[in-house]
Amino acid sequence: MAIDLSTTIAGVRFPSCFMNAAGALCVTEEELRGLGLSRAGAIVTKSMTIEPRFGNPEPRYYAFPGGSINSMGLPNLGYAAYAKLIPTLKEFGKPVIASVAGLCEPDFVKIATVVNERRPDLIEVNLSCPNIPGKPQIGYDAEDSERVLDQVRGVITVPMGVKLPPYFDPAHHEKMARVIERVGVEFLSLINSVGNGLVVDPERESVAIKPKGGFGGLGGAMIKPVALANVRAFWKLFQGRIPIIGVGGIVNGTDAFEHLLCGASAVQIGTVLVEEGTRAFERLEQELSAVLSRKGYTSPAACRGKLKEL
Ligand code: RRO
Repeated sequence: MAIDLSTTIAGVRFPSCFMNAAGALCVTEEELRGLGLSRAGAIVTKSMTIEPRFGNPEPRYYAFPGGSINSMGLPNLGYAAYAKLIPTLKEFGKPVIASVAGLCEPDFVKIATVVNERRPDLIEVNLSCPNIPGKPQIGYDAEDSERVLDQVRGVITVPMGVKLPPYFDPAHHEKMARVIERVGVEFLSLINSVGNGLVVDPERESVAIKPKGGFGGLGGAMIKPVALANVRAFWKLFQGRIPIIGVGGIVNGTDAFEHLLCGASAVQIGTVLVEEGTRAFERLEQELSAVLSRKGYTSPAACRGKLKEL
């Protein structure tokens, strides 16, 4: 039985709970249109900066059986190009999420101000890019995060979410939760890649990617437990009051189901989308529908947060 996989986040309805993760097949106009034509439940843009960027030197992405490592370095068309595209992308009849980044704090405010005028359905503020040499992830500094989010919140009118890096200690979840509460963040995207991993090719006795001596963000199957832990931790801290988009390690329908059980309202796919293309959405919908039917759930919302503890 096909199940209605639609979902609602911050008052915005998504026709499917599956969408691309920022960065995956969403840099160029052609890729964004491809998401529009696909079964994706939303179109999420690449994180945008003020100036267009080529990004880091190649090779900068490497996939292997356990997942992927990337150090793309924010290749993007620049915010003006994405702002101009938003009205066209909205014609595909699904939410458009603008992912806003920046190389310094004022960039976030300037980009958010201009992009907001083109009325994306939501804005996702990326505080967790691990790949710009010399620029630490803002999301690991609670004070910096609060300042950026407060300023962006002050200039936009659409719902604001934040894409956070993985945290590995409850003290950090609690500290960020207080920031999110104070600022009034309306949704969370959890998690960005696990930053600064290192993949080694023993045959070549070499790193797998060129930038930063081979260090890069890990994604794919291997990061699922880290993603689930972050979804679960924030779900519990907010008692479900702030919707969560789960990101990390979703390769099949059961992985998506696990994210929903931990508290996600929707999920984003990165590595699997890059590896499989937009056909992945159809497969994942079928697989999640099958899992939900078998378990007697009639919607993604019906199992949200229902993870049992022992
Ligand atoms: O472009 C990237 O290198 C990148 C970004 Br902005 C991000 O947020 N996460 C990631 O894994 N790569």
